Amino acid sequence: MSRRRFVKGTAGLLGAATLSSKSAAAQSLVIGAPPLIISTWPFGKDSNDAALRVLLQGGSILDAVEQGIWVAETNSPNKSVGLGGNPNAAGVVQLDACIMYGPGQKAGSVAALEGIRHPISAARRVMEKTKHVMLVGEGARMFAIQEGLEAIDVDSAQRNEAWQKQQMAQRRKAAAPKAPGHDTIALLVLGGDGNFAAGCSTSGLGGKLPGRVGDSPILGSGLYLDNEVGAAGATGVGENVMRYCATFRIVEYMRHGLSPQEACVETIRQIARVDPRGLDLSINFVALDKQGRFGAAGTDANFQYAVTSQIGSNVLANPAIRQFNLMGPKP
Ligand code: SD4
Repeated sequence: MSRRRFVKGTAGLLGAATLSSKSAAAQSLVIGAPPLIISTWPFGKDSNDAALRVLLQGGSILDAVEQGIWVAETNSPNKSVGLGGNPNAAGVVQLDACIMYGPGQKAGSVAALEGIRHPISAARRVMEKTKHVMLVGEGARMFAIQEGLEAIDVDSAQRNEAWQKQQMAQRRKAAAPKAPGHDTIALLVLGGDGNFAAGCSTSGLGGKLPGRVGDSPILGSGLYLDNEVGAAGATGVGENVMRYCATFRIVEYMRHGLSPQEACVETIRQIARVDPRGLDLSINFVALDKQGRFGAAGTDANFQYAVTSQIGSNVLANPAIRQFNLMGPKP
């Protein structure tokens, strides 16, 4: 289904307003009645479809988030999610993930987690089975194993050897390794009952320093929701997201009346105004509000996102952020 037919068709179904405002930034995109699912990047579509299947079979919105993200963690074609993701500078894959649940503002998170097949499940277990919100590194791995999650061996001797080699190579080149591409999944669900759940999972930036944690497992940075308002997720260079609590900002902008897309654009606008790298920051966002409106915006021209409801599932293009007057007055 084409993007136009998808949006137009759904608008007709609900009699909802679409594409009607003063600028592209003010578009209010609607895709039909909840359940609604939105996620980052084209590969998110498979996760969305899996999440929808869970919901249609009577599963909870948390099950939908978790099992949707399993798909990306298992066969991500992009090498940035799950154990198949890009390794860090020491040659080790370290995974970050978090999950949030609207009722009761619940959350769980894991960071720099090694050798666990589904970090999103570890995050969910942290939320549901501990009194904590975030576990990192070896503690997170031990917890996941204790919870019976699928694990692979992490050979520390091999790891140290890889690290030594990497250090020597780096010294020789006197330069940091170039980070390969990156594509995190952030997946947001608005259930038929009006409640939100959301999750985020990544192997982070390839070539990162061991122990580096990105925005993805940090609440309010890579992911945030407020059950009264909406949810937002991020992908891109985490350092440029977490310094601004970007998804928290997006949700707060929605609380104060901006549409999801306006909120994404306004957040990029604010960050681009204070950061000298402006639109070269590689920050991309998706958002979904309580009324079932969705939106996205990113500084990466190739950023795309997947949107799914019972009437269809589609990959949509990044609303070309460069056309907006980011340095001008607020929308
Ligand atoms: C990180 N934000 O670790 C993640 C990487 C990412 O698309 O989103 N890639 O910085």
